[in-house]
Amino acid sequence: MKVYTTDKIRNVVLLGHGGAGKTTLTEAMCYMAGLTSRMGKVEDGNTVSDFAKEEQKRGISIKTSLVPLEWQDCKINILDTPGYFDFIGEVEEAISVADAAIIVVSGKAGVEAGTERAWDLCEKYNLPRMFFVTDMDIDTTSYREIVESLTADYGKKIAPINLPIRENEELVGYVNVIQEKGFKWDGKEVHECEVPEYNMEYLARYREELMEAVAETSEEFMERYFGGETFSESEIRAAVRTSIGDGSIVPVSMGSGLLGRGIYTLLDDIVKYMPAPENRKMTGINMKTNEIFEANFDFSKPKSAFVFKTVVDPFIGRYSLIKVRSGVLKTDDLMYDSELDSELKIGKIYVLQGNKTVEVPELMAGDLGALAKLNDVKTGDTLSTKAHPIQYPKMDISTPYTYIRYKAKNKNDIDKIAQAMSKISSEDPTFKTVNDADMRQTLMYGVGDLQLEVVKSMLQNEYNVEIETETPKVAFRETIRKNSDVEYKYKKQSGGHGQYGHVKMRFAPSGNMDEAYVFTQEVVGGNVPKNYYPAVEKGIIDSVQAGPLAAYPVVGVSCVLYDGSYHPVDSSEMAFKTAARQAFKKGFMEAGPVLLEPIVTLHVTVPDTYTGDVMGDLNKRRGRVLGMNPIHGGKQVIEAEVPQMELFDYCTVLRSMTGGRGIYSYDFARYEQAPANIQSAEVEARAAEAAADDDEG
Ligand SMILES: Nc1nc2c(ncn2[C@@H]2O[C@H](COP(=O)(O)OP(=O)(O)OP(=O)(O)O)[C@@H](O)[C@H]2O)c(=O)[nH]1
Ligand SMILES: [Mg+2]
Repeated sequence: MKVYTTDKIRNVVLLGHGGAGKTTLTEAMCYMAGLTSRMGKVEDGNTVSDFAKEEQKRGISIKTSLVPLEWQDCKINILDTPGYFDFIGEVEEAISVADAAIIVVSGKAGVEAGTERAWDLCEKYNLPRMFFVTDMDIDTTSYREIVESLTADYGKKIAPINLPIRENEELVGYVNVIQEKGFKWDGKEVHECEVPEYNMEYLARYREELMEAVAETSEEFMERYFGGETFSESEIRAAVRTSIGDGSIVPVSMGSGLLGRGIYTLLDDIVKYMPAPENRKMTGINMKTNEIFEANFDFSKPKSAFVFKTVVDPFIGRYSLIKVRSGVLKTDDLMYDSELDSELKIGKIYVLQGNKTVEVPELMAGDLGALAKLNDVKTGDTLSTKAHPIQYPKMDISTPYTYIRYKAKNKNDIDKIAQAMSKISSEDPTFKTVNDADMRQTLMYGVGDLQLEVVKSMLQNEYNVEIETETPKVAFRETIRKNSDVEYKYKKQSGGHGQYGHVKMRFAPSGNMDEAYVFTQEVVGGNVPKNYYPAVEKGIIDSVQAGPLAAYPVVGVSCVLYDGSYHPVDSSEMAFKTAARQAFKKGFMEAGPVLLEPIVTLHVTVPDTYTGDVMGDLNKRRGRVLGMNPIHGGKQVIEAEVPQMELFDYCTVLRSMTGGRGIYSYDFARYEQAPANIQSAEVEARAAEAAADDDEG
């Protein structure tokens, strides 16, 4: 593949609801641009973009694929993203390096939750965009209805630039609104044709709306428009390009990815209307001078690149996917990673075509490519030079809230699993594992259940290790509500070296839940020698790891050693430690022991229509709604306090309740006494577990 200058590059991200047709569209574009000699099909598992086993098995995209196409004299870097919300991290990585977006809408399903989310992301990143309505080969699809619902949602900026020509319900061509001409497809060719009568009304209406939008691009145009003048085709195109750039026009185009119809026009429109990287601003910080570095994709500036994705593929190895943000990257360049504070030789430069790698001699500012085997370089790192050490802001990646407990099926695989998990999380910024030492469990976090299922399957199929998963243990805590006063004498004096430790202790709520215990001594007369105080404290420390009620960590207990006795020979650290442990157990259970459960502050963002259902559901989860705040786009943020244990399945339930439109986040708020039924269930479960352990023991 040849080297392209910045002005000839188009970085376009495909966004849209799961199953809308993004991968099929990518496949059609590959075929039309000559990258492939035939079109693969998602069902057949032979597309350029969905090359991973898990993707082929499930018929959905799981990872973003980068596919560079050459069209006319330009290079179009297509970023085909997954539509399923669990894989939002992949979308957020791709959108951080895109200069424009195509929101794919299924002609069959119309505007869906994923379409709305794609729009919101484009608004957030201020991305120029257009809609492509696919599935138009299906004769029941109505382009007119979809245009109407897009206009209802997003207003006058929606501007259809073509519309379908059907003969006997078959999609045979299109009407170009700018040229007011009809065209029929013939393989990769198009031939001009009459505009059918039934298209006339909509052609006139769409054209009028487009001319209005064009008129609004300048004073001069406005005057000419109201003077009844028409604009030349090149004036219209230039105005459309400007308006797409500033977001005042969002064109709508249509076709069929499956039949490869309307793709030629789409590729032309990307080159004609979508901005090159040089039209976008990009700034970083010079870590040496602390000055702002205006990279702006300028190839004459010192070189810098941003690592927006890491691929750790069992077959092709590790690749860092980059966008050059300034200068020109050349093979074997010596680069500097300011995060690692180390220089590294980048070796060969590649462009990825799905999972195929093609070597290129250099990459100009604005272009996307890949560097191999930079094992320490992470997603989000900046590569620059020691002379001009630049750093770019991190990407805004969604926080995972769905988690599950896992353990190795086979104990011998524990290390292999840990290595595989770290590879998977280096690839996927929304996946992480946590070793919850308090609860003696290992947890894996993701955005949703499907993502975690895919990880489990990848471990088995790609890394040959197996894990078992189960509902996580809740991070309960134990504390006391009353005071108690107990004593315990640990005495073993049956010949040989005896054991003797005797403590009298008072227990009470300390009122400080951030601390497990407070230990004070009020012993008089040396009844318990000071040198045994640490042993008594050790006994307490042991006890607070797993409380007497249900073996959960203890918090907020004041322990006062106020009396006891010792034996000059038989007393020992071990004896007093044991006495203290037994006294703690007794004292704790006599002081109104209770289980505390973690409460989180939940924020649920949903369109107005769903607030009632969401609040009703939260009530069923023992939630307390604190308030509701309206935000842009007819949405509300519902704030509630909810026991964390009630949220294990929340991701799936919220999605089905809101048609995939609800998102949530939460933060730990505090601990609160768990209801009696939950406490007794936990106490019984722990008792049963302890009994099972004894039997095994
Ligand atoms: N009839 C018809 N079917 C299509 C068209 N485009 C896609 N499909 C079918 O729709 C299904 C989903 O297509 P994909 O291309 O995988 O959709 P996607 O948007 O990439 O889906 P995700 O990767 O899950 O987000 C597949 O069964 C395709 O064959 C089209 O233009 N016409
Ligand atoms: Mg896909």
